[in-house]
Amino acid sequence: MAERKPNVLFIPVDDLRPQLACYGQEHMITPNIDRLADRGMLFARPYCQAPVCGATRASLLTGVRPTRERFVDYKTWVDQDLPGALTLPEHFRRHGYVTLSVGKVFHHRMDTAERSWPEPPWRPDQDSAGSWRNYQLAPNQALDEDPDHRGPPFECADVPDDAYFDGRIADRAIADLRRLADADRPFFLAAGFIKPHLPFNAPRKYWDYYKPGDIRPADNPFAPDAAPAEALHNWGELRAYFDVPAEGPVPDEMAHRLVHGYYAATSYTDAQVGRLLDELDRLGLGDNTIIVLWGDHGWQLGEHGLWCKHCNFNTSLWAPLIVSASQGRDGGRCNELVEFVDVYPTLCDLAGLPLPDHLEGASFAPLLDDPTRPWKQAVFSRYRSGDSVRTDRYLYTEWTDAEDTLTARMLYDHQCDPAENRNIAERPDAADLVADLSRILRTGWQGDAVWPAP
Ligand SMILES: [Ca+2]
Repeated sequence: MAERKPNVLFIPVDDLRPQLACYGQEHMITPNIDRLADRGMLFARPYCQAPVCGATRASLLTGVRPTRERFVDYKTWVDQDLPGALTLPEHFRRHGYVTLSVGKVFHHRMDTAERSWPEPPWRPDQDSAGSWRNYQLAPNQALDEDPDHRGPPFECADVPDDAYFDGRIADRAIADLRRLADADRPFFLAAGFIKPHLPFNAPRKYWDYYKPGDIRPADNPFAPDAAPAEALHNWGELRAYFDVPAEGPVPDEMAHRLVHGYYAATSYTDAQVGRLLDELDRLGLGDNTIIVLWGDHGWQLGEHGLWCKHCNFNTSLWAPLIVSASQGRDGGRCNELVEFVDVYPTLCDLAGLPLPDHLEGASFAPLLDDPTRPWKQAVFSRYRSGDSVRTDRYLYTEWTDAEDTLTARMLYDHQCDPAENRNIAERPDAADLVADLSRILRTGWQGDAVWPAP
């Protein structure tokens, strides 16, 4: 009899940037994701393909990159943008896996559901796009009567973990793990958490993890020097919540409270991740289960005066990715550039499944064995008409119109300006560098600049 294939525990976390102790944010209290990083490989420089929910998930789950027309915004449906695409869970299902979806995995609960999962995906609210309507103190009913009406941007209620949705998502995923442990087939369980997405609602216990001195608002709440208008936005997503001013910056006190709320919501989700890890080990599944945890894109916590995601700054494109592949591999840290579009082929590789022809990423499984081997020299992201390329040292973005004519560009040198406060794209002494990066960007992920010479 063939050796049993490894299980997969697949954990998307909504709007989680690398705001974790294991990513060097030592004031964060995230012991559970930290211990996952200890047993797995922490990728220090993963980039999402699109800094917005529906699009980044569609790309990762199909292994296909966004274009000007495809995987554009938060409400992306795979079934509309790329009908019939062989999704990651569908591929595992076709190879004998029991696949299950709990919480927020695809942006829309029923997107590709009949192909990807044998049972309808489960969410605590069964909502299509999951869920900001999860207040304990604000009047839920009033919110429910008006689909566009949002509540406060954060909430601190003295309630147990299962009062909010992520506690219930963990409860359900744990019940599913118990059920799957007895199955005669390997499983692919997707358990998607919805915090730290707005609103930052978390039980008081997690707010209390942080004292006022622990809260660190951005130290660059201003637009970068010479940043083009295309780079910035009005963070309408946050402005839709109660008490957030309709224009201008948020008051300092609110900024402090928002940052605190993001930390609390992150620690709350971290605790739920810990419950899954504990159950996996308790069931004796830890050694034969690949665990992948990823934040679906970055987030601005006031950097450049911005909030939310939706832009081409590093703060929006850079997101956490941790892979624990068991099978005798040690944990570690990998500084090579990887992309979310690489996750699909990597999981195929680790589970011994064939790679579908349509994939546009590359398996980074070799980095799990040797995290310092030479790897991709450039990775690519896109937000609407802005295309970005990240290299070891630079992040370069071009905006183009429908005829592909350049309308704006920006370039940051991470060696001397990691916070991206000075756009140097228009400096005369950067002209050769810009030309080189523009060529890499326009040649794209299939170009010869991506892989190091043998
Ligand atoms: Ca998201």
